[in-house]
Amino acid sequence: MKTPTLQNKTVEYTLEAGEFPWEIAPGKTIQAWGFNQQVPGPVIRANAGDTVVVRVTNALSEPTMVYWHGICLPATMDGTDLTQKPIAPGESFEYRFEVPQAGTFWYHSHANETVQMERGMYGAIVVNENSELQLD
Ligand SMILES: [Cu+2]
Repeated sequence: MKTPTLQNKTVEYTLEAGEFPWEIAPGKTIQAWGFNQQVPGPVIRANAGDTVVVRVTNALSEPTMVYWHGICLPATMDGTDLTQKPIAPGESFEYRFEVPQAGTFWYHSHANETVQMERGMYGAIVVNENSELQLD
């Protein structure tokens, strides 16, 4: 039986990179860096074929950018310093790309990443198939 294909859509998210207290154990709080005051950052969800728009604002004291690990996308949206000017403190950048394949991926900082990732600058992006499951 042919499964119906879902209409492609645009899904929009806003991420703010910032610093905030994170209680990693009872009574033990550290200063985390992350997206939207949480570690890991918000889960981004879409269906294959959708366009994902993520507006990233940098409230950190140093530049950042977001790399979409494992997703096939245009180089200009890749979020590395080979293809993008890092987002300076106080500035924003809008990532916009189609997600061609279903899968579970992650996004993470790709600026000063050994520091920024260790402090919490990452999250999941889950792309479902663009069809309804047909169940008995
Ligand atoms: Cu990566």
